[in-house]
Amino acid sequence: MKGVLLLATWNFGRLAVERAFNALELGSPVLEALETGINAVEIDTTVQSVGYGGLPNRAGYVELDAAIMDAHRHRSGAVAGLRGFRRPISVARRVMEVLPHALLVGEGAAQFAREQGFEEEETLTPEASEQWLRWRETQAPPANVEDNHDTVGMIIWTPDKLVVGCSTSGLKWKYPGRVGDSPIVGAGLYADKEVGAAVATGNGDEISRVALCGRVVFLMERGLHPQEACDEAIRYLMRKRSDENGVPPHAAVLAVRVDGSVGVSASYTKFPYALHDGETLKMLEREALPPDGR
Ligand code: SD4
Repeated sequence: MKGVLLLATWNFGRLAVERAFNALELGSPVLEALETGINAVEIDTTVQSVGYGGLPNRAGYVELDAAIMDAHRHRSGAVAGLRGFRRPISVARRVMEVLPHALLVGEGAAQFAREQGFEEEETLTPEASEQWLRWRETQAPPANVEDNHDTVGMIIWTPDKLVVGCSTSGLKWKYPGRVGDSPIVGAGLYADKEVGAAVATGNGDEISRVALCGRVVFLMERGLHPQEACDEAIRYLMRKRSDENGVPPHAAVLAVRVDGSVGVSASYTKFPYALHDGETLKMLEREALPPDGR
């Protein structure tokens, strides 16, 4: 299948990309394929940072964030702090398609999901619950943001379509009501049909503070190659938010320009991602930028 590009974050990005590509091959529209790919990670209980099986907040219940954006019509939909539904990206898509709003939170998001006929289900698995109980006993400090950030983010590009989506259970042991970057347009994702799209993963509080994905797309709009735009936006985050020892917040970003060129950048360790070019699916890895941001 020519003229298509699918990218997704982390090792489980393989699953998302495989499912999405299969859906495209069967004739699904790109939005449908994106949802299918992300759903596969959401309902995989071995993934403890997305959807069903995600680790809970400090109080022991799971709150899910997700968003979707369709560059073609510059429309988006998102949910934050959603409880009781295993596939938040599907609810986000429905927000985009049915409501004039960009984001629903908490009980309102759940009410909407119910009205739309989504089935209300347990989202906390016994494994996640056990981990929470252990955490509670040790009274460990809250959210060590450096070891629990794996949002599934995916971009699908074709010469005339561009869609992006992401889904996460957020940082484990987060304060109830905490909303990360993922459901925020401009922070966790962004898409512009004249320019390109970006999606982020990592410490969502810090990603939000620099409007990371909006910045990447804006830099592409100013003429930077997607790789330069991703690097420049990650450097900006590092300059603004590294700690007193020069340790940067954890973040990574994927971007695609409307001509199909790609950028990937990360502030820490090796960042694995999946890329399907319509012929083959490859698992790739991006080295972190040096800590001084150069
Ligand atoms: C957040 N960015 O809520 C998300 C966490 C995550 O990969 O899993 N990112 O902060």
